Amino acid sequence: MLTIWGRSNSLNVQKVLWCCEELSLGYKRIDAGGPFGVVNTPRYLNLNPNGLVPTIEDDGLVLWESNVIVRYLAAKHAAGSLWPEDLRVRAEADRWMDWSNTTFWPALRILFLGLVRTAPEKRDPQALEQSRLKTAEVLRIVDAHLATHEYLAGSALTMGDIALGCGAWRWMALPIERPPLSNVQRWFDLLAQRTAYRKFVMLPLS
Ligand SMILES: N[C@@H](CCC(=O)N[C@@H](CS)C(=O)NCC(=O)O)C(=O)O
Repeated sequence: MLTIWGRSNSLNVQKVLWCCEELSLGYKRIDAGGPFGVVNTPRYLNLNPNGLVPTIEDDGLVLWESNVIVRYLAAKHAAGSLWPEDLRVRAEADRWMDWSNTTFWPALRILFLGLVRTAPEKRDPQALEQSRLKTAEVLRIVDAHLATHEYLAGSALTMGDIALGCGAWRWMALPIERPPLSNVQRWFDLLAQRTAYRKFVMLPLS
């Protein structure tokens, strides 16, 4: 039985939940992180010494790091689809997963946390604007790539779309000015057609 620890409004937990839904995987989810606490208990820290979510346990295997979890589940259950079998296609999907964590989310994080989780009087407008501009700048890289790719790693949804798609929803849902990026918009509209994406990712920001 697969167990997932993590609050369902977490970006990184949503990657795992979306992945499981695409694969029709059964699991038990335990609320953890944010207002639920749990992550600083000795038992949880024994599973994940970072005290962060998500963590999974699958038949005795404990894993943390959302992208690694998505890769593991995709490789185990979705070879040839979310986990591309063609090495080159898989490398592309992998690349967007890493890029999402190292470039996209660090750009957007300040704006997201500022607008969604910070009281108006405590916001730093300059930092928020910098974050908005930086996110728009890095999204132009995605937009150029999607000019010649239907999804991030080619003609079908892969784990690469799952990693970036969770952050992309936050960008689309924030009450901000967004530069027109027609290929990103087309890709986002494709994701929004998926029941699993709507169910686990396209939720009110919190
Ligand atoms: N690199 C980690 C980051 C995990 C992370 O930062 N998780 C956040 C939620 S998105 C967290 O646990 N925050 C503290 C909390 O929820 O209590 C991953 O991708 O899993």
